[in-house]
Amino acid sequence: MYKLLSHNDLDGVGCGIIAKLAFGESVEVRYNSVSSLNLEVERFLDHKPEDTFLIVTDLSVSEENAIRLDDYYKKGGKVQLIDHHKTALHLNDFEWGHVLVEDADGISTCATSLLYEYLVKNGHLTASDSMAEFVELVRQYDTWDWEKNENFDAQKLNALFYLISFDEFVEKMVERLANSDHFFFDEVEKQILDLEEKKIERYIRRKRRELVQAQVDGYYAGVVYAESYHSELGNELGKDYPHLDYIAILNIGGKRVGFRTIHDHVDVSKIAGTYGGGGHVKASGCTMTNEAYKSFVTDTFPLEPLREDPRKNDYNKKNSPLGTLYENKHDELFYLYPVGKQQWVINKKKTKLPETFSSFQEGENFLKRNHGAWMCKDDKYVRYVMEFVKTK
Ligand SMILES: [Mn+2]
Repeated sequence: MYKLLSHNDLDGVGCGIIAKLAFGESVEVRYNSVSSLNLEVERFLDHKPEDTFLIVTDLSVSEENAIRLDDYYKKGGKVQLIDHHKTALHLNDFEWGHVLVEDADGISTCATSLLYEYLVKNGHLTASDSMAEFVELVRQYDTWDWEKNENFDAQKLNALFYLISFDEFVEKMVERLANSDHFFFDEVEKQILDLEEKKIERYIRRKRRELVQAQVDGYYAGVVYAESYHSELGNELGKDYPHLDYIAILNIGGKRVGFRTIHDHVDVSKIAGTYGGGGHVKASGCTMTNEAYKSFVTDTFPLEPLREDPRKNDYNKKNSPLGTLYENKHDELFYLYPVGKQQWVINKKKTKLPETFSSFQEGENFLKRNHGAWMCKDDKYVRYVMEFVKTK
């Protein structure tokens, strides 16, 4: 018998699917949260079921359990831990630990890809195209490689995972990977995913109108209340408002704050860290402590939402060689235009501001951060440019 203890996200469940394909009925799988894993490991060690090979994937065990597992292993127990998190690298000190963050070619690994390799190498599983394709989708999703590769099938696989039940997902995938030459989504899944995509789009559109801008601890944050679709929301709002350093997503009911950034100059795990949380460089979170509540809720509540830039302009466009016109709630007009190859300046009313910028984006960041400006619609722009040409 095999017992697999894995994580309860797509990568963790991917391990369950691959294990089922290798061992069929001979494997018992349990999916755990980060915190419940150690209880499961303890339960296993307390009972020490005979002839059961314990495999732990996508999660790491506590120091205490590592010592107990090592003792069990040295007395002949069968244990294998497979993980790809940097924080678990110390478990490589044990013979039963296999933690690899990047493969020899510098490609980020995931638990599913490592388990797949392990099972094929040890003769438990015959490699196939459909499994390799599935494993690669899980890997790209879990490592965010899908974003840079724009591999939307990886994103869809994760969406599907959360739309149907665990058992249904596992059953469907095991059946598909065992019997098909290639991985695919069936017609019903395509329809569900399509509906879901439209729903997310509407949700993001609504949330975009609620976003406020605040300066918190020296950074410009976009603050929004949302209970669902945090990664999609953080990503879209981040791209819509590149002048914001990060997006803070508040879940009042869950008493949580999520932080997302699309920028390389911000590490949101540090921002979460100042409020007692943590996570990754581009996605992190913390509990809504009193300090977090004050910074993100109390201090931002009176603020008006950011005004959106018009999307349908034909003339007033970003990065235009003729210049771009902005306005703010004090009815001030700002004209951002290039004066040289790498120099941009701003006219406020008729007066040139002292600041100069080395890119359009830098100039826009300045306007949006310091003047709460948004882009004018075409009609205002055309009138302004005509006037500008006349008086020049
Ligand atoms: Mn993982």
